[in-house]
Amino acid sequence: MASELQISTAVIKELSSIVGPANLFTGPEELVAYSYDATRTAALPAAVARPVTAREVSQILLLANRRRFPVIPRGAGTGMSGGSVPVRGGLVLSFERMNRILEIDERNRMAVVEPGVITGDLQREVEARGLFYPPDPASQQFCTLGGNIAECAGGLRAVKYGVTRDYVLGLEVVLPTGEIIETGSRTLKSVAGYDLTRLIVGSEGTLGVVTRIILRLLPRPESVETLSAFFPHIRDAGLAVAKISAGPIRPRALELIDSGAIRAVETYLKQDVSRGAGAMVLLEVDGSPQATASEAGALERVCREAGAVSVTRAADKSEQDRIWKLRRSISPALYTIKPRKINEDIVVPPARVPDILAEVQDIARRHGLLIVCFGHAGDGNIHTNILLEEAERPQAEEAVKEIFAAVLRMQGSISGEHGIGITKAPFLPLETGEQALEVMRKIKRALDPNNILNPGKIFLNAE
Ligand code: 2HG
Ligand code: ZN
Repeated sequence: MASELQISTAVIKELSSIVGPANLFTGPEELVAYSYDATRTAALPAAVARPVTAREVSQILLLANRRRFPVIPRGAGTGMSGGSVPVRGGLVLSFERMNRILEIDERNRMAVVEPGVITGDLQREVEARGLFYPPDPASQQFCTLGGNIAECAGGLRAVKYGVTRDYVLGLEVVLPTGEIIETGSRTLKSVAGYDLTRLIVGSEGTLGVVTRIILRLLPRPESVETLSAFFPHIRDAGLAVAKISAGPIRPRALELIDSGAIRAVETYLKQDVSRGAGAMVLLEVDGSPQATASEAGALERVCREAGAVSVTRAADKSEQDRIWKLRRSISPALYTIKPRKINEDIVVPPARVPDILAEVQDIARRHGLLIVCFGHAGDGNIHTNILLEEAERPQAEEAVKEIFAAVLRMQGSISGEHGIGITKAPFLPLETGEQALEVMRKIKRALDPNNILNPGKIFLNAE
């Protein structure tokens, strides 16, 4: 098992000769800077390396197997389950120097990128060429595509366009034992052997290090309409979401925000947007101008029938941006209120959204906790955030167990988009069952016999 906290001076020297001394950090400030992710869990690595080629990554992994130290790939550290936290020390691999968009192939609608490219930067580049990369995690302006692939990031537009895995055609991957392989192809179809691309996407940096990515792009939608619907109570908002999900129109975003999340973000941004509403639903449709106008009208009617007291349409792009900025600020707003919040990303079949919202409220009441709910309700993915004081931790932990049990009873999943990492590892067997989990462990052992790549993640015990 790779569990050494420290890396010997001899190894540091070897690492430094691989990436160059300017790209190997061992100073205390740097180690702290690479020690945590958005869960605010932290553990110090022994060193940080910033490779620039797959070959350098391969050499590092060969060395890690020889000297048995953990290697932890890291994008921008925006992950929400501890995936990039070096819980067993070792070497953090940071991809900020592998940040080139290598190619945008307009004729075939594909992009080839390095893992350190910021998701929002790729989106802007392709949109300027009339193309579109749909996955849009809330942190898109600072997260990286490599991190998105590791966690199979979702986002607001997943309800219509799917998640990161739906856009990855192929990868260059350095295996934990140092071999460099290519998966997938530059085609829209391929059934040549096992789907190794899908195995790597969402594997949380435990099965390989991604060094190049081929992404599928779409044509940029011609027109976009954004609606905000205000409801007196979360129950009505939940019903509107379930009704829209079952209806003929597929909005590209269908987000729900409860009163706790609304108040938090209003205070954080110093804006009154909700006019005292008990819940908000944000909707966006895209397509031709005619289609978006008629779909926006139809969705507005559904919201009103479900009890919306008012529905407004964004007049222009800047108003749309303001609405999405508000939505994307919820998570940071809640962190400012309760830096130790426990956030989950449960997902249920869309028709069960009203049931899970009611269940979470009930759990909150029984444990005397403040739990706010917001997020991608259109695809059933709700962020339940427990805003706790440290003294409330035992009740909060009990509440998490009950929330997960309710989700699994409703045939949902404990993680829609943030991954298992360290925070959900104890709960994974509840969803997968022991046998499926053992298949996952066998894959891990086959690819990483010395357990050097991101150890301590997903499985409580991979050995
Ligand atoms: C979002 O959708 C993110 O805003 C963060 O996935 C969710 O903090 C959270 O719970
Ligand atoms: Zn989210």
